[in-house]
Amino acid sequence: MANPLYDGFFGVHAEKTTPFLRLEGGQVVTHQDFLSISAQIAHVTVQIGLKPGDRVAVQVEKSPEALALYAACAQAGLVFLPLNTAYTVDELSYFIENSGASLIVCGGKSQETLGVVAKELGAKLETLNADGSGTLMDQAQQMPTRFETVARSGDDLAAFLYTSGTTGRSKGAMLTQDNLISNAQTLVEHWRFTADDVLLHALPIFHTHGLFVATNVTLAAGGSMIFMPKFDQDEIIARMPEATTMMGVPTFYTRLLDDERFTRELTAHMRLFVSGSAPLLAETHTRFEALTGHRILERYGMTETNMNTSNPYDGERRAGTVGFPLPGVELKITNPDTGDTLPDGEVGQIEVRGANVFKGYWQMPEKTAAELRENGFFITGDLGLIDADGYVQIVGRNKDLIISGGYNIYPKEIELVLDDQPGVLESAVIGVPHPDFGETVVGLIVPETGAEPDEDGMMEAVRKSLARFKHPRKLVILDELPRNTMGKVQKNILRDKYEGMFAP
Ligand code: MLC
Ligand code: AMP
Repeated sequence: MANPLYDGFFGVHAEKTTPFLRLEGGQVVTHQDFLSISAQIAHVTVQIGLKPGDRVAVQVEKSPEALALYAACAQAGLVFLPLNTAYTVDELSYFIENSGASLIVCGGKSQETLGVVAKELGAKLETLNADGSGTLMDQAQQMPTRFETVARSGDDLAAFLYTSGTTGRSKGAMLTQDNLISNAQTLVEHWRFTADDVLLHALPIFHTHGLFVATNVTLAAGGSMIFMPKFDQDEIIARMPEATTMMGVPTFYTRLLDDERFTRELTAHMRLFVSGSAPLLAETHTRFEALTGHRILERYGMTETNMNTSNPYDGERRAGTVGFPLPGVELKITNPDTGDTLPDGEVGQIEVRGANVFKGYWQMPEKTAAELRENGFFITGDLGLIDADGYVQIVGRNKDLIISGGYNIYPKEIELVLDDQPGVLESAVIGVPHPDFGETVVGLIVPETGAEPDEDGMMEAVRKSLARFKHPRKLVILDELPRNTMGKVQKNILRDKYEGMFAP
């Protein structure tokens, strides 16, 4: 195939007049209509001077046109770089500069602020609003609905997804066409997706889960999606009767379980519920089964690798585990100090290898070398074990990471902002259990001698720099931070101390 991603996933549906996106109010976008829009957008990218391999940084609300932009990038051989709509200008400036993006596509509201960034960095800027209006579609509408697909190989880059790091600097994970294709094909088979499936899609489309898992699987199967702008409980309940499957983060499931309209009858026709991106509590799994009769299928993945493991479709879906390595994915548990493989049952770091594993971090050879071994195994930073029946259990993380409502937060990023505030000697940011988000952020502050840190000022600084979901939900002032003999802050002690802070 001249362009495996486009030809295999998108182009294959060019003549299909069946629904692809099912919107609010009964509106439908067929596969064919979707591809016409994406072809028109591809023409715009050529007209404004983009060349294959160029990066397109995208921070827009979820809409059919936003998804068509992903298809357009595939067809025009561009690298799609989706960005969380919650990111601040500070955060965006870094991603745009680091990736060397040639085009920024943003909502009209950000046009002015990002226009300055675009100008400084020599990038073009187009706008795309939630309703499809804006300069991108104004031009696209004048374009032909067919575009000659640009040739690409499976090893060419399809997307960059930024993931934060323990040092506070985000890294652009480079994903190839083959990474995306191989994983989606595996999941279609493993989860038995067909053209008859209707996926309830309430996830954002700027991360792996909503973009690659949910969308690519639907495309690969030729099915359709109930495409919601965001997680909206009323809408989910109203539209569940039309769906056959749903994918969500654990927060989706805990929220639904607390809603009395979410019943056994409402879900009786559903074929599959999938959970991932954060740990699903065994208790949630059990409650869900008791209420609906369905066993949620939990899987484990990450930005750098797409999906690694999954509970079985037919066999036992075991609560508290993430199932078995997917076909084509090798998984081992190793000793973090020596890298030696550990026997089953022992806890160590999880390493994975397969066609799903990314190519490396954009222009960060040292970081790539530190996490991606020469033999192809990627050190995930998660800690786990393989139980006696071969199920993988994630028991913790070797990386200082908080996962709130399925969004990853690296404490270092927040600590850097807090440490910079007047009167602050040092800070430590931890994640504590939270009934809705799974975990949430707490900032522990040690003032300089005699100083009284201004909490409002600190929060104001955090608001300016960092996306809302990263903001500490509480700040606590302490005399000092617990340290071990090496001088390292003992976050485990702090986590134990504050674990009940948000208990229901
Ligand atoms: C929103 N807020 C959050 C938040 N989401 N705060 C912390 N953590 C989050 N995840 C903020 C809002 O800005 C708001 O702030 C307040 O919290 C309450 O908002 P809400 O209305 O309750 O939020 P809601 O819009 O309902 O969003 C919650 C959510 C959403 C769980 C539906 O966060 C979500 O869709 N998460 C999915 C994330 C995801 O797709 N992860 C996949 C990553 S890929 P204020 O100021 O208004 O109170 C990956 C790999 C893999 O991890 O394996 O899949
Ligand atoms: P991200 O960097 O956003 O791709 O997040 C990936 C991380 O999310 C993984 O390294 C895990 O720590 C976590 N994760 C994903 N799925 C699961 C799961 N089912 N259970 C526990 N943690 C998970």
